[in-house]
Amino acid sequence: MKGHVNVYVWKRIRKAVKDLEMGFAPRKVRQLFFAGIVLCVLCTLFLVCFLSFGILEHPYTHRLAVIVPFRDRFEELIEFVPHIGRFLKAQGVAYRIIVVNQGDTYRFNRGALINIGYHVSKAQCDYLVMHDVDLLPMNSKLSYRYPQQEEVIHHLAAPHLHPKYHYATFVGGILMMRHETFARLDGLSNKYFGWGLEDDEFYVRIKEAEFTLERPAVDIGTGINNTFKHMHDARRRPRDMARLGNQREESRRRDRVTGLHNVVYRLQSHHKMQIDGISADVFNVFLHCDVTRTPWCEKPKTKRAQAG
Ligand SMILES: [Mn+2]
Repeated sequence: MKGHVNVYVWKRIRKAVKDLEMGFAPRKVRQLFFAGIVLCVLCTLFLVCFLSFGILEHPYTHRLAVIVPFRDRFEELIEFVPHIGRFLKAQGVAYRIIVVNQGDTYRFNRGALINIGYHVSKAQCDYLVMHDVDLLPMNSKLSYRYPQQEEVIHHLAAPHLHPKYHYATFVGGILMMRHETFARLDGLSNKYFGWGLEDDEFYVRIKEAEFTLERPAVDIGTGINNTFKHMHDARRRPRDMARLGNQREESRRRDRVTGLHNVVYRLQSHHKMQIDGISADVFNVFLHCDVTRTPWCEKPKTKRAQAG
């Protein structure tokens, strides 16, 4: 029975093809035939476009948290947000900009703010870059793509590219890794109130964990003067360099007590803002200071130098 049907279908097809060849096919059959060809071509084109577009625009499903520890730098922020948004979009990187604003009156604590940035971004992002707001990447070869290895940390603001810091163990400015990598290092110390050294302590954490630091190649075509735009005016924004009490001595030690797991803060408010069409999330946070452990967290009363 089946064979019989097949023979019948085969005969019909042969007749249709023959009719087409002879140009005798009814108009409708010819129209259908050509419509079929056009449809096939369109489908192929669509498939090719869809695949290549997909590969170009979304090479992976990862999402980057751009964590910006922040206080009192509105002029820098309105330049940073549109710039980094366009830069990442051009790389096909999916991202969220997380501005962690220190709302309390303690001295600026970059480490604690970045730890908080991890906590508020971990639900939506799987890798992070701690990013100074005054440092704009200008070379498109600086890659913000997902780190291929868990134990590799990417230092984009490398000593041979950063406009200001050139020592070999420098890991400040722009540092990128997976969320799980940051968690395995227990984030940054929360003890660094005031400017500087929290990144040097983090370097010791990286070395102790025996993770690898990866930096952009030396031949990316730019150097210390044109890889980044650095909005750094020391007169306008004096750094809070005061070392109060035993802070100097304490700052030189590897902190084995504080980190990501015990950063204490209160989330005052969460705002969504948009600058030139690029969205950013602002988390307004109040840090906690244990004055028995870090008595230097209060702002020095005599000096004017307050800006982180
Ligand atoms: Mn700077």
